[in-house]
Amino acid sequence: MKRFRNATQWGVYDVGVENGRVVDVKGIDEDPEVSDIGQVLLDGVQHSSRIQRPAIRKAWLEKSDRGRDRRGADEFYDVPWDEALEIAANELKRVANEHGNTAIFGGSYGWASAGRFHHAQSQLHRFINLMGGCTRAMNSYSTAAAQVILPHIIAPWPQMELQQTTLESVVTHTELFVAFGGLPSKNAQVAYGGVTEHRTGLDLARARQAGAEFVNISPIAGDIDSQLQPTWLAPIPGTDVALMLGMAYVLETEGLAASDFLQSHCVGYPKVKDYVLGTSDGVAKSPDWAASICGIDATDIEALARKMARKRTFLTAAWSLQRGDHGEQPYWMLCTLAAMLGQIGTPGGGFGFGYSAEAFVGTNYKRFNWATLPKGRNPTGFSIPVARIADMLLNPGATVDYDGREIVYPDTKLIYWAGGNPFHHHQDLNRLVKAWRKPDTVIVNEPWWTPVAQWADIVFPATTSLERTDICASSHDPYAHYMQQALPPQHDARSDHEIFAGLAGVLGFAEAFTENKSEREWLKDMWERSQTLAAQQGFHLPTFEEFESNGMYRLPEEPRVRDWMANFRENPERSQLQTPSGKLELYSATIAEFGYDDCPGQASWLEPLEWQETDRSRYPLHLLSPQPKRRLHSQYDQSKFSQDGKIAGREVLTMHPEAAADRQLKAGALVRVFNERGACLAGLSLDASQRKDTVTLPTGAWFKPSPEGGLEQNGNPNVLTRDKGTSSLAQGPSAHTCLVEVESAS
Ligand SMILES: Nc1nc2c(c(=O)[nH]1)N[C@H]1C(S)=C(S)[C@@H](COP(=O)(O)OP(=O)(O)OC[C@H]3O[C@@H](n4cnc5c(=O)[nH]c(N)nc54)[C@H](O)[C@@H]3O)O[C@H]1N2
Ligand SMILES: Nc1nc2c(c(=O)[nH]1)N[C@H]1C(S)=C(S)[C@@H](COP(=O)(O)OP(=O)(O)OC[C@H]3O[C@@H](n4cnc5c(=O)[nH]c(N)nc54)[C@H](O)[C@@H]3O)O[C@H]1N2
Ligand SMILES: [Mo]
Repeated sequence: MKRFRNATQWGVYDVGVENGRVVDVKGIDEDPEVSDIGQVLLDGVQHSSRIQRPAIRKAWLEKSDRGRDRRGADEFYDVPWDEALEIAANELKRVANEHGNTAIFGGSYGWASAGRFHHAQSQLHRFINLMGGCTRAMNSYSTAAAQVILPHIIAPWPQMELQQTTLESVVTHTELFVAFGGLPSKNAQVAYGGVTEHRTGLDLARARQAGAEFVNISPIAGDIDSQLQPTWLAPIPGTDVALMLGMAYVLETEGLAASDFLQSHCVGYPKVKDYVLGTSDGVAKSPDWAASICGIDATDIEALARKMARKRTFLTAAWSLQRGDHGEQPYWMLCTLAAMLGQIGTPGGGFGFGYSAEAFVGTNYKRFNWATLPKGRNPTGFSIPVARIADMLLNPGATVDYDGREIVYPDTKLIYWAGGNPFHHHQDLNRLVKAWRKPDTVIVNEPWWTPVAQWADIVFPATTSLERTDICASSHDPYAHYMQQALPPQHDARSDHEIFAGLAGVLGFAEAFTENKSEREWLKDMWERSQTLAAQQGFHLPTFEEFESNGMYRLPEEPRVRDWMANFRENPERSQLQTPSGKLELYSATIAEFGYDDCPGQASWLEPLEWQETDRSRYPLHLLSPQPKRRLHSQYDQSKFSQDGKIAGREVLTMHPEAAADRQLKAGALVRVFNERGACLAGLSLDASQRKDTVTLPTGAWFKPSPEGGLEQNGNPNVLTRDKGTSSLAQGPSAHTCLVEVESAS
């Protein structure tokens, strides 16, 4: 057996290969908490679901209307590489010539694989920029609402993500850690672009040992590790803003609000106060009012508010909270509540987001922006909010509000996707199916026959990172890894770079795309540009050859000792925030001027769309669709490791035992989960430590509609979720606002 170093977005592994097969996957010594997800590589890479050769959908080739209605339900012809590349390149050219480049949608959102050179989306964007550009997508499914609202009120999102209060500071100073949405350890296995040392769980355990008290505010008790001995408060999903307002009321009426800080460091508190007390709208946001909405006792709300004011308190919210209807509001309200406590900028006090959403959040490493593949710029300069893709496809010419401006949807004729799976990530997949059948052509690069490949017209088989050489290095990880090729390209697969080089060849710009560099020359070029960046920042990177032979490099230590808000706290005039006022905007004149009903000028409780009593009597259960424990999204769902976590061959729906008994359902049963948008099968598991009105069905099962279209077979929650923007401000996805009913399917 020979071992090869491979980096994934859930850790770094030494992959053992014998007789051309992966036979063993082992974490590396540098990782204190190796993630089991690595085991997906065992049979996942060489799985029978690999796409072997380029393929073109039959009706697309044969029918004058391209057989668009059969997209997703058709068969494919195998086509030789040269022919397939020529057909795809000519179709790209035709669409650009006849309809303009904005008729090509190349947003291609998705996580793809670790590795800086072979990053599929970067390769696509470099290619498409050279042919005149396309319509792109802005923001992410992860944090769209946060990315748009936070710059108005506190700081740009990249700064928050990478610079916010460290867990080290929490360990040393925090007495009370209040986590809305919990700190689910399953999620900290993963980090975009790669992760070497998993330490979130260890850091949180150290904080507990040092005396920090944890409060889990989530419908699910398991959202915090029980070893942290958390207190559990279980709000109805989507009601965190009401709960926070109830606490704000206690702080204000009991004289516990930090009035000096609110005056010196914030703008707009008087407006917040009027709203909290009900002077402006006649509704006092009292603990009783909050309790009637969020389902937590008023006395618990009061007690927690008072305790937060007494202790060194750190507030945090999971990213999931902003992935719901009006998802901007919980984040704004969390900032507001932290401002009222007046501890922002103190060691271990204040607030931050997503501690344990990904492995890097709260780490105290040096941040370094490694050089990437040069992508050029998109000549069209045009983007839509990422989660509005189905709206765009269905409504060409229509207008959508976004962050104070209006965006007009183009008429999309061609979609190109490489490194993402919209049939995983998008909401209301039955609606997406209708939208997806509108364009003339869909081209996809994929290693496997995943849903996005099945829903394409032209499919190019891509290699996986085990079949190529690359560098893993990300701005939030202290290591760079040399990723070794462990296997030859499987079947007829080519790397995304080779695929786009082939297309660029047909279109006459091969040299501009490849710069006549080999894979190794690209890696060396990227490394040398990183060496220059490092020298500018006063440290030294080894030569490429040294890095190649060592296999690994660790950045110098450079811990941040002062909190990111400490200077602002010390002197708000000299160290202003990057907001319009330079202060923390509890009321934003900018947002108020946009005039959006669904995102007013200060953090507000706005009833979620799917919420009315009538909705709840038909579909009484709140569906949460969290991230899966045994894989990254839909990646490697075909592997044994992921499949071993299923019940009855389906993704697992977890329900409270009493809710199950009411429906005469037993653990292990095959169930049908449904609402007015769709239905799917799932295997039932029971958990007494969650709300009775809440069920969870993790994301990631490969979308498999029944032949007649009705019932999704594998347990993909996105046939149930609603495809609605969080608000006119951010237009983020709102998957967590969703009501369903469950019944037996056997
Ligand atoms: N209901 C609900 N839906 C959600 C969420 C939720 O909480 N609830 N969460 C959302 C969030 S936060 C996110 S980030 C999205 C994630 O959505 P995605 O990032 O789109 O999901 P992935 O399954 O990671 O898709 C990556 C695809 O790239 C392919 N791939 C891997 N490596 C390569 C490569 O080298 N080349 C090529 N060409 N392809 C490759 C994989 O096979 C896979 O099909 O989902 C969103 N959807
Ligand atoms: N293993 C694994 N880890 C992952 C991923 C993966 O696919 N697999 N994906 C990664 C990605 S792309 C992202 S963006 C992050 C996402 O990180 P998060 O957005 O934090 O993850 P989720 O699992 O969607 O949600 C976390 C918890 O929030 C709770 N919750 C949901 N809605 C509400 C609410 O309204 N109120 C309260 N109080 N709680 C609520 C749910 O119980 C859920 O378990 O995870 C990353 N980590
Ligand atoms: Mo995400």
